[in-house]
Parts: sequence; C-alpha cells; structure tokens
Amino acid sequence: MQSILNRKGPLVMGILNTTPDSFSDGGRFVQKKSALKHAEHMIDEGVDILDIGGESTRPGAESVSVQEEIDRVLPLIEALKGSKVPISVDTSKPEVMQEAIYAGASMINDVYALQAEGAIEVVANSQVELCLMHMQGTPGTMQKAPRYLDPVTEVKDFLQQRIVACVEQGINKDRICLDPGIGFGKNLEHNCQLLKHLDSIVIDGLPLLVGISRKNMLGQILKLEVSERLNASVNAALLAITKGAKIVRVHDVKETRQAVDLYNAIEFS
Ligand code: 7PJ
Repeated sequence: MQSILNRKGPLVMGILNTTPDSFSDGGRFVQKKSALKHAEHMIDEGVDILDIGGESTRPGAESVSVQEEIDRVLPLIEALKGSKVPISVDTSKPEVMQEAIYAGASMINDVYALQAEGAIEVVANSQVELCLMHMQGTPGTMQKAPRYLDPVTEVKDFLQQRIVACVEQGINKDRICLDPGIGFGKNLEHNCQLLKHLDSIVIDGLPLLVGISRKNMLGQILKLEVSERLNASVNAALLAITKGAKIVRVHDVKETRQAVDLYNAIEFS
C-alpha cells in the first residue's frame, strides 16, 4: 500500500460526508450517487486524500449504529478504491474500521484516537495509516464547559499516551499522524492557543493533521454563518500549514488546493 504520510507535504484531505445531519452539508450527500459525484468533483479539483465519514461528530449529534455506519461508508469505499486518490475513513468503531480496511481504505481517522475497545488491534493487524485526534469529553457534551490548565501541554500529553498505546500493540510510528482536534471540547481561546503553538505539538517528527474548515471558531472570530466561511477556511488552512500542519481537512478543495500550490511554489522555489 502506498503511504500517504510519506508524501511530500502539505496535503489536502477532502471531507466526504454521508451523514444526514452533518452540520454544513445538511444531508445533501446521503445518497450514494450524489456522494460519488461529490467525491469525483473533489478528485477533479485536486484532492490528495478523501475522508469518508458515516457518523457526524458535531456537538450534540446523535450516534449511529455499527450497521448504519457500515451501510453509509462501505459502498463509497468500494466505488472509490479504484480511483487514484487514497481513502481515509472517519470512524471510531472497530467494526467499521475492519470493514473499511477490508474494502480498501488506506487510512483510519479516529476522533477518539483508537480508544474504543479493540480499535488498536484492528489497525495493528493491518497496513493502514491512522490519525490520532485529541478530544475532551464526547461529541454529546464536549462543548458544554471545556476546561484546561494548559491546552497545548494537555493535548500533547494525551497524544503522546495514545502513540505509546499504539506502539505497544505493534503499530509502527511512521503510520501515525496527530491532530489537536480543533473544536472538540475546546473554546475559542483553547483553539487559538492550539493553532498558535501548533508546531510545539509535534511529537517525534510525526505529521500533523488539522481540521478547521467552516468550524465554529471562524464564525466566532469573524461573525460569519457556516455558509459564509469559505475565505476564512482557506486562510485558516494556510495558516495551519505555515504553523506546521502536513494535512488539512477541508470542505472546499479547489480553493484550498490553490492556497497549497501557492505555498509550495514559494516554499520549494
Ligand atoms: C475533524 C475530524 C478534525 C479530524 C471532524 C467537522 C467535524 N477528523 N472529523 N480532525 N473534524 N482528524 O468537520 O467540522 O478536526 S467532523
């Protein structure tokens, strides 16, 4: 399997939601057909990785059953695995991870950082790469009263512990990328601190993934509705890259691709 994390940096990860309650796509991609069309559109726009999610993790979202999540995600992996773009699956359920890996996914993106029982084993018994993300609390409660003494140190300590847990079970470090989890049990100040000090979250040189696209922090700073956050999302992605992010997880591939190409032209000139 071709490594994603070894590729020369910054990479654009395009979000492909299949969840009817996803906060910004509002159920438009529930149907397999329209999801595929959206995926092909992102491929045409130059996406580097597709991240397929079958369960919304927005604050307060309902959880879905294993079978429901498999039914949403599997047909898309199967339809897209022949394309030139590797597939990541945004899931926290070991059963979904297993099916996704069998179906041809190249990466598991887990907002619970493989804390579910059996999740590490599933990934360890495969060749896929993975993203370990930090979250305080659970999607149902995480935005109620997030608290930290020092968000940067606490996020980093958590990610360090998760790396150790993965390595102990046989996952090589070079298969892991790390994510501070913008908006996952963090208020505006926490999010800003984490982005400001992003480079200090790097552990053992492992790549960082950052998702800020259309998120609430942009709305809070700039007083914008979700549908008005395109510019801010691209700017935030580029900012994250200049602070050390290797992968940016975005909705707006074309515009982010332009920003990344501009960055590359200057950085590698
Ligand atoms: C993230 C994610 C993120 C990673 C979501 C949304 C909420 N996975 N899945 N990082 N966010 N790794 O897109 O607004 O920030 S779902």
